[in-house]
Amino acid sequence: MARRSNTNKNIQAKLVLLGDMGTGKTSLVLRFVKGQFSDYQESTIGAAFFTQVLSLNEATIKFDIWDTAGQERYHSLAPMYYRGAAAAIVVYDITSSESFERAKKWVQELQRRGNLNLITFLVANKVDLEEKREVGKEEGELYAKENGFSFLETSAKTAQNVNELFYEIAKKLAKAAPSQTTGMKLHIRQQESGRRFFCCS
Ligand SMILES: Nc1nc2c(ncn2[C@@H]2O[C@H](COP(=O)(O)OP(=O)(O)OP(=O)(O)O)[C@@H](O)[C@H]2O)c(=O)[nH]1
Ligand SMILES: [Mg+2]
Repeated sequence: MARRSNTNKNIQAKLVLLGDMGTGKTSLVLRFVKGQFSDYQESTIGAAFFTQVLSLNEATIKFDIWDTAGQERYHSLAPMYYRGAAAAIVVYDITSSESFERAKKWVQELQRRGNLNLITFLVANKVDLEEKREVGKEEGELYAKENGFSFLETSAKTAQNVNELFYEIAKKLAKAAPSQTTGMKLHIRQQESGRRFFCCS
């Protein structure tokens, strides 16, 4: 019989999506948050903000999602969005080698300037367009492995691996969070009641 856990953690985590324009960052987020997809998704201006709550057995994760704009002219804004982030998703499009090269640049930038404990996924999107594939799965997988990132191939269009992606991140966040409980069993005097585990360190 399932026992109700009294060690449930409430975790609020900042998540950022980075990657070339048109790779499907907004589409992945909209698939996850709203269960929707549009063939005519507009290019993001600056950045867009979304929230979504995901419940696991061991924790409830509230994602604060920053969906950045891939157009080069917005590049200088990116640090604002990945600073203090607990997790990052670097997206490329399997039909564009150029977007894979751009993803590698993001990986390097995160390694130079991102949080050391950042949970990072390299995501190869648009796997529904297999006939137009320019970047092999092994290529992406290998690059992710070499850099200590997790890797997934997704399709925002068919929803393949999209929920899995966010669940994987949630599980890693739950694992990384201190085991001390918050939220569920708080004492009024406890000073850290409003603290975000992943903010601003
Ligand atoms: N076939 C297919 N098309 C996709 C997929 N994901 C996104 N698209 C399409 O690709 C185009 C770009 O998607 P966006 O989600 O706007 O890409 P983005 O990375 O947010 O782009 P920027 O906001 O400019 O950085 C849109 O026309 C989407 O419909 C996918 O998995 N499969
Ligand atoms: Mg976008």
